[in-house]
This record gives sequence, C-alpha cells and structure tokens, in this order.
Amino acid sequence: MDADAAAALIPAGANVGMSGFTGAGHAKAVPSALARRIRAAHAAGTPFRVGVWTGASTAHELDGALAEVDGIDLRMPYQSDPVTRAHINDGSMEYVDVHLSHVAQMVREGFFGTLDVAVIEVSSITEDGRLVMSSSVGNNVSWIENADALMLEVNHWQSEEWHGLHDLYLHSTLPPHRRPLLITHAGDRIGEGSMPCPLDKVIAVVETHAPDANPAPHAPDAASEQIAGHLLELYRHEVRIGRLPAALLPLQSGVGNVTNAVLRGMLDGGWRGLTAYTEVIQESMLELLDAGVLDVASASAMTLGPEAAARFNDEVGHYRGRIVLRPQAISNHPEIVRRLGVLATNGMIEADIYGNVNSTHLMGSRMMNGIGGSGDFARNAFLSCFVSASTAKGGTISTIVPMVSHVDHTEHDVHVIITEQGIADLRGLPPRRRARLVIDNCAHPDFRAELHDYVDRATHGGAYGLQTPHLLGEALSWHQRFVETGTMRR
Ligand code: 0RQ
Repeated sequence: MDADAAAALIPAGANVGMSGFTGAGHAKAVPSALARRIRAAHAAGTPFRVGVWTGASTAHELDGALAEVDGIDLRMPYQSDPVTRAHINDGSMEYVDVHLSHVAQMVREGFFGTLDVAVIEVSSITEDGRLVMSSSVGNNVSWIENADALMLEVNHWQSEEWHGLHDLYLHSTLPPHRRPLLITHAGDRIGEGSMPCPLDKVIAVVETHAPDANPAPHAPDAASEQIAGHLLELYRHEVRIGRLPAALLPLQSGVGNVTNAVLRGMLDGGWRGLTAYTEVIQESMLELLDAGVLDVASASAMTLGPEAAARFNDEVGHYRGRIVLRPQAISNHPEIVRRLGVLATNGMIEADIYGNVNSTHLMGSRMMNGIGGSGDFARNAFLSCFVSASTAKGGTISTIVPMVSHVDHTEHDVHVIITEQGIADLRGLPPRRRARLVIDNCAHPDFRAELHDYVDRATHGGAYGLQTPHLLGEALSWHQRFVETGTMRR
C-alpha cells in the first residue's frame, strides 16, 4: 500500500518504534505521511500525537517531520534534530535519554508501555520470507519482536547486497537465563544474517526508493586536528611502553568533528591491522577500511554523507567479512566492550576539574542530543577518552569548569581528557592532582588562573573536606554568570 494508507493505520496516542540509527536505515515514507495526517488532524482541532522510539538519532524526514507538526509526545532514546531539540527544551515534548544498549531490555520490561506499531526499513524480503535489514540495525530486532503490529518499508534504493553484513542476535533472554555473548574479536558473528518475518503482525508493506540522509562531514577544524594529534600521541606512547599492542585494541569513536579528525589522522600514521568495535561507521572509518588500516569494523549503522553513502551502496558486497552491523544491544554491549578492551573516544559538552563529564545538557538544563552510546562504552572501555575544544561559543564558555552542571560520565568512568591545549591522563591520580593536571593541560589559558584560584580557596579553608575540595556556593557560578550575562568571563 502507499505510505498514506499505512499511516492511516496508526492511531493517535500509539507508541511507534521506527527503524533508524543516525540518518541510515530509517523509515523514510511512513513518518512523513504520518506527519501529514497529524497536521490535518491538528488543523481540524483534533489532538494527535504519538510516542516515537528509534535506534538513535534519525533524519529530518522522520524526527524533523514529526516534530514540525508537534506530533511527538514522548521521544526516546536519542535525537540530534534541531526542531525536536527545540520542542524538548520548550517543554512541549517529553524525552527519555537512555543508554543505547539498555533500550531493548527496558522496552521488554515494559517501562515505556506497549509498542503498538513498528515501522522498519528493510533492503529486501527473501523468497522464504526473511527480512534483510539495510544500513542500520539499531533496535529493529527488538521492535519486530515486541510490537503488536508491523509495517515494512522495502527500500529499493538500498543495495540487495546487504545480505550477509548483518549479525542479528535473535535469542536475547532476561536474567537468570542469559548466556555469554561469545564475541572475542570485532568481526565475530553470533547471530543470523536475516530475521524471520512474523507474518501475523504485518499490517502494511510500503515500497520506497529513497537514499539515506546524513549530512556530509565537515573538514576538521584546527582545534580538532590538535586534539587528534594529542590522542594519537597517547596511543603511540601506550604502544611504546607496552600497555597497548601495536595494532592497538578495538576502536570506538563517537561522531563529530574531532573523532573524524582522529580517524583521518590514522590514515598516514603507519597504523595497520586495526579493528573497530563501535556503534557507527562514519566516512573516516570507511576510508581506514579502504586503505587497509582497519581490518574489520563492527557497528550498528553506517553514517555516511550523501556521496559516500551512494558509493558505498554500490559496493556493499565488497565489505562482506569486513563490516558487521549488529543490534545496538550487542554493538554497545558492556560485556563485549570490557572483554575486547575497547579504546573509547567520545565528545563532551564540558568536564570539571576532577574529571566528571557532561555530554548532554547546556548550562545544566538544556538538552543537546543525549547520552547515546557514550556511556555504554566509556564505563567499560580499556581506555576512555573525552574530547572537546577548551572553549565554546566564541570563547565565552570554558569547557573546563569547577563543577559540571550535569553528570553523564562520573570521574570513575573518565580516564583521559583532551582539548586542543593538551591532554590530562587521570588514570591512577587522586582528585587534587587531577584538578591541577586538568587545569594546566586542558583549560584555555584565559580561564586557568581563575580555576586555580577556585581550587586554592577550596583547599585552604573553604571546603567541607579535602578529598575533593569544592566551594559549594560558587561551584556552578560560572554557568550562572553565562545564563545572566551571556559569558563565563568576568
Ligand atoms: O553548538 O553548533 O550551536 O555552535 O555544542 O559542539 O564542538 O561541534 O562538538 O559535534 O563533537 O558535539 C557532546 C554534543 C559534542 C556530542 C557533543 C556546543 C557547540 C555546538 C556541538 P553550535 P561541537 P561535537 C556516538 C556517541 C553525546 C552522545 C555521544 C554528543 C555544539 O559529542 O552529542 O557521545 N555526545 N554519542 O557550540 C554550551 C558548552 C558547549 C557548548 C559545546 N560547554 N556549553 N555549548 N557546545 N560545548 C553517537 C551516537 O550515540 C549515535
């Protein structure tokens, strides 16, 4: 049927689980048709909103289209769309920000209510009726297993060669019956290449022919290049002293400017035989695979700009055996991340002098994107690095602050902080030594004296205790100053 007829089957108030992990493999026709239906209902004075669950962020034609018509009452587990973000921050949309590896289990346990409909993009349906996923897996397995009704978008733009690149673990159970996930190398497979289709649930099949929709990455800026340089030097040092093998350990990399620059920096560093156990494969990671620097990459999605996505789509079959796309419960699974000894690198909004990291909230209250998979990896990584420029918003904000205004990653989960200024390796250090290192090596010079002054006054009489000295009345004053005056500078 066409997308409008399919959207007509979704009732107001439904919870809808959509495929999509970044602008890859997302449902492309039914969400826009649903948005048109919601717009018409609102114009007629009829309330109509739905709950939207996905793998992670998606594309404008899903998140943006539904947010523009004020069609989402609750969104989870991750987003990065500007209209959705605006609705979350003006209080008109509820948002549950969840570790990406936890979503399937939490849905199964019923915390989000009933999953009424799933809308899943597939690249093909095999003759024996099995579903072949496309450029992301995300929560598709969970949505198909848990939804009351299923809509399939068969996207003819997606290559038919996708068969064999997915590893769908279909037999997840709740404790106490869980078995070990026997992935001991990034390329190992523990599941099936396609998924049986529960025919009794299927209420619509919609054919589409639409490309994935991720923005092309920016060329790395100077700060990102400097951060990348510091991180690569850390890896080289760890190899020299024997703490890391020459081919490193599996890489995890968040998306964004800095992480792109790090991966690009590996192109000409003489690295060989590397692996990645991560959640998204972005363009720079694909370049590493093409150049033979990376042998294999495991993830839940491809996150490629339009040109790279089109090229990759023509050549998907070449990557069989070198790319494995898994459900996000497995691509981000703490058991596997810990076993493999992943080297995690994620972006941050701000870090405090003791090493706590805020990845999500501006000035403690305004949502940026969400925690995504960063927590799945950071806490369990062999080496967990957080990266950011030392200032934001034209230098008015220091990303190194006395106390973070929101905590996503505690001091216990953060091994190394890197800005363009330098690197603070916090492993093994007690809090007051951490503070000196973070200020001297990572803070922008314009903010260093004030940060030292804060620690000095806290240490010499102001704090309640000297393990982690804070001036409680002043700890968040930098943020308050920004909210009141538009700058953290005095
Ligand atoms: O805003 O574009 O309006 O100027 O935040 O900042 O420096 O471009 O950095 O793109 O790497 O994003 C933490 C958001 C960093 C990201 C975060 C403003 C800054 C700019 C973006 P503008 P940059 P990045 C894999 C793992 C959580 C999820 C995650 C993120 C904008 O890395 O979402 O790690 N991480 N997932 O100006 C106010 C500050 C600020 C600030 C930056 N201290 N105060 N604004 N900004 N620092 C992906 C998945 O899970 C799918």
